[in-house]
Formats: sequence, C-alpha cells, structure tokens
Amino acid sequence: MDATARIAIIGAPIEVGTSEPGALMGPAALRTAGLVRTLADLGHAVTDLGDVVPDCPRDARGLPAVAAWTRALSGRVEASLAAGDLPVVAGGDHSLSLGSVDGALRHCARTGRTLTVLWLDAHADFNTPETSPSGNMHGMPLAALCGEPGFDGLFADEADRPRLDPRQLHLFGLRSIDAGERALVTARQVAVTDMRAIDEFGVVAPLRRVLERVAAAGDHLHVSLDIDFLDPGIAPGVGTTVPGGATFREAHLIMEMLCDSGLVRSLDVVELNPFLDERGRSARVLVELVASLFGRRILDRPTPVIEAVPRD
Ligand code: NNH
Ligand code: MN
Ligand code: MN
Ligand code: MN
Repeated sequence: MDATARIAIIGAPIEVGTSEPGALMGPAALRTAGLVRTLADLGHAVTDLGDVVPDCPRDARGLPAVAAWTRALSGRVEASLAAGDLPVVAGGDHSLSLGSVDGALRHCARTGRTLTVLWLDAHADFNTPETSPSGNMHGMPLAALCGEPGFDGLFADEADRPRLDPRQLHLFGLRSIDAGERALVTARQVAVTDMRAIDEFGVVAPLRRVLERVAAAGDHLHVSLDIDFLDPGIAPGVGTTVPGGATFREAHLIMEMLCDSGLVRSLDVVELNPFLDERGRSARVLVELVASLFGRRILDRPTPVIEAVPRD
C-alpha cells in the first residue's frame, strides 16, 4: 500500500440482497466506528463520497432494485478508479459487489489490465437463481459477474460488459457451500483456499501464492471482505453466522500481507449488520482490519519472508 493513498469511501446501504434486515445500517456503523478518521490519521487523503442513492423507488425489491444498485455502484467505482482513487465500498449486503466488481472490471477493460478478485468469505456466493436454496442475491454475485445464466437485466449493456474470469477469482476462508454452487465452483475452476487448507497451512502460504500471481501478471487486485469470513465469536454482527471462521490474528495478518504487497486497488467491506451486533464490536473489528490493510503496523517493517512454505 502506498504510504499515502487517495481513498474514496462509498457507502452502499443495501439490504435487498438478504432476508435479514439491518445491513442498511452498515455504512453508518462503520463511520461511527471511525472508518474515515482512522484512514485519515494514517496519512491518507480520504474523501467520504457519502451513500449511493440508487435510481429506484425506496421500497423496490428483488432484481429491479439490485439492478439499480448495481448500476449506481458500478458507475461510482469506475469513476473513482478513473480519477486515481482507491474506492472502499462500505456495505451493505454482499450483492453490492455486483456493482463494485463490475465497476472495477470496466476500469480494467479501459486500461488494459486483468482483474483478480480475492473473496474473503465463509461462503462461495456462486449460486444462480437455479441453484440458490434461499433466493437471496447476496449468495449469487460471483455467478452473475462470471456470466452464469439467470441474471438478465442486472448489468448495464449486458451483451458487451466485461465479465469476471472465474479463474481470476480466489475464494478464501470458505466453510459453507450449497450443493449446486459447489458443482459450479468446481466446473468453472475457481481457486479455493477453504478453512481446511487454512487449518493445515495457515493463511501465509496460500495468500502469498495469490499475491505472487497478481504481482507477476500486473493485475488489478480487488478484495471483497465479508464479515462472516471472521469467526462469529469476534464479529457477531452478521445475519449468517458460520462457526469456525478466521481468528482476529489470521485476519489481521492477511490485512498486513495485503498492505505489504501494495497490490490492492479496490475494496469492499460487507455484510455488517449493526442491528445484530453487540455494542459496536463487529464494526470496530472491521475498522481495525481496514486500518491494517492501509498501513497500520506494530513496527516499521513488513511481514518477514519465510522461505519454507509448501508448494503445489
Ligand atoms: N449460500 C447461501 C445462499 O446462497 C448463504 C449466502 N449467504 C452469505 N454469503 N452470507 O456470504 O443463500
Ligand atoms: Mn458473502
Ligand atoms: Mn458470507
Ligand atoms: Mn507479498
């Protein structure tokens, strides 16, 4: 991460993608927990662009509402990348990544780069309307971005839009996957570091391999941090708790490694549900992690290099 980045905070109070109300308060809780101030105190030039207002009725539901959010967010993210800013999209449920990743894809298409997406999440979010057991859009954004069928009308100019290459996607922290999406994730050759792999190898070796690949290819790295990647014991403010998540230390180390890599060009922080939180704990943990991603460190030295890491 540059010592001083230009960061644009974009609030996305969206909850139409989930059946659990409360995620629309996420951006406000992240601001209350000090998101903007913390990044500014680290020396970055931070602009809070406020909350995106989608072009649809306030009570709109379903695909039309998600489409309106997707288009509004995509435009916002693409514009801030074009202006040389690093967008941080504060959610809101994970359907917001339809917009943020679409915006990053369009920016990459214009600048001749390839997009790699690192998805830190308990879930694969690769369902289609056909495979989804819940019908909730927050479990489907990656399938839609990768061009799976069943999402007509979601993106602007669908026929020509740049798609996410599933082999440029890395799921990290996976521990809950539905039968239909498991088949799709395998068929599309999505890279996965599941919790079993993290238990066996830790986070360092698998993440270093992702970062080396991104650095060698010169890709734009988009990170999507779903709060349920974390163990619910440290981040209870979420609608879909799955036991056995990342510890604070693991998540913190990931953020430090991402920072040291200097490769992150856009970020989502999603699925915080302040209505289910305990005295702001989860919002605070997320702000701590974002601070580490943007350069807060204990000593003024990067993560030590360990040569003895397992290889394929
Ligand atoms: N896989 C489930 C579904 O599609 C749960 C998805 N929920 C999430 N994803 N929170 O991150 O409904
Ligand atoms: Mn998710
Ligand atoms: Mn999740
Ligand atoms: Mn590195």
